[in-house]
Amino acid sequence: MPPHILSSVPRKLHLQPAHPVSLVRQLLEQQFPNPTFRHINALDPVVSTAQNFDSLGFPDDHPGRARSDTYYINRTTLLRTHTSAHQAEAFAGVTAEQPGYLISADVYRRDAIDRTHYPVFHQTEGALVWDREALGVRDVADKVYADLAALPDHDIVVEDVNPPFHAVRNPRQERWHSEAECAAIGAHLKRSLELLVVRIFGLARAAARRASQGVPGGDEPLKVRWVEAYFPFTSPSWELEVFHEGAWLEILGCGVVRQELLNASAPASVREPTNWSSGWAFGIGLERIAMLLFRIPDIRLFWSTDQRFLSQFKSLQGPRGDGDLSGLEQGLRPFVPFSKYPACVKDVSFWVPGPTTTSSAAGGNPTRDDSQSFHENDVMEVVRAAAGDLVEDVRLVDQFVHPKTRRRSLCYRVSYRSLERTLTNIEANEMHDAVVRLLVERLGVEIR
Ligand code: FA5
Ligand code: MG
Repeated sequence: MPPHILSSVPRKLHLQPAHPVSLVRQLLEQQFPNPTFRHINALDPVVSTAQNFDSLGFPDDHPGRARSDTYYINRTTLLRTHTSAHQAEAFAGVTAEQPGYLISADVYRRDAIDRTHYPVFHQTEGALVWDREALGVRDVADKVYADLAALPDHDIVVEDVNPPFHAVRNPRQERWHSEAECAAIGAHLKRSLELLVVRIFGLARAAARRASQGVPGGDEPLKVRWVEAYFPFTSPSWELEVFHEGAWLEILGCGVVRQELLNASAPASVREPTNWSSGWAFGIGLERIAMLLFRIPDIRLFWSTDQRFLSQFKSLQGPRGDGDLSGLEQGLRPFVPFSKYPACVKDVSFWVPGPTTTSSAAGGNPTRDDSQSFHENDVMEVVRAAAGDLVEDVRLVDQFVHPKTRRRSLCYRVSYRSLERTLTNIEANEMHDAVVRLLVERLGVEIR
């Protein structure tokens, strides 16, 4: 367990008053309010493989389970890789009065290094179920459509080219859900999340207007699209993407909850646990939302204790404390980056000892277990160990296989940049030398 990960555990940015991650958590709590949604914010990040994977139906060979993707404490204990680790317990706690929940927490993943990925980040998991027994119906489609009709409309254009479910690409759970029920739950889920995006961008727009100097991209029309996805614990599943600074940025994953999971977590009050309810769940990255809302250019900034960062959010937390976002409504302005310090860019090329595999997310399609072989995330971990938050980006720029020896060569380009000061070339060279040394020591590569 790397020291820079362990030292992040007590930070709990989602609970720090006026921290941008906390402000986004509060915004989500307003959008998915009590009493319908129970708000849960203090769950321990140390969970079991049963919670993080087994209860969610991850197959044994899913890449998310690999040591290259997950921070393990021992064989069966790890730092949660997503808030979905708590789904089973949370579903067991729903009631007729409180059929939904919202869990916000810190999560940990070995992952790429760039401006939108960090090994510790925060997620909010939301879910809502319709209880057949409590509603006195066998099919909840009509009730879900009635609830959908009660949600506000919006006028943003959302690209959504796929059908509500697809037999091969994104199947309905035929054994449990009628076509109408599956379509209704998907539609309610999508509208609920689109309304969240409308709220966030409404606030961001107002902020851009308030800032007289004009913000790059501030008047860009909002572009949003739904894409089909795969998660072992939902079907059908989707991800929502927002067009941001020239590229599609994924902000959340979601879907219709797998019935096996709901059946296994029926609350004690339920008489017949088999197919007692059906519903939706989503998981959203709080840093990603905060980057869009406040126009924060680099995910490392969230961990900064520099007052030039933190002071810009102080007035956004209202006087009544947690839950009071009056400051955000009235006074939000885009984040003003402190002057941009220069980057030092260095390359490293090496021969790899075994076959190379690429990164995977919590949901990715199952493939074979590559925990024994060389993995790109190990390169990322080595760079973090040597450079901490002074690394901005690590990118594979070249690779080739030697025609005779069949050995594979990789070249990574590492950008070093401090967010708070100018790095000297001597410092950057020292860090890069440490990277090279650790690559050899820990991964057994041969430098070219
Ligand atoms: C999940 O983690 C699923 N548990 C989400 C889910 C919940 C699906 C419930 C269905 C039902 P995913 O790996 O795509 O999915 O991550 C969800 C979000 O977390 C991403 O969309 C992104 O906003 C954020 N995220 C993922 N990796 C990182 C990272 N390294 N740094 C910052 N944010 C990240
Ligand atoms: Mg994803």
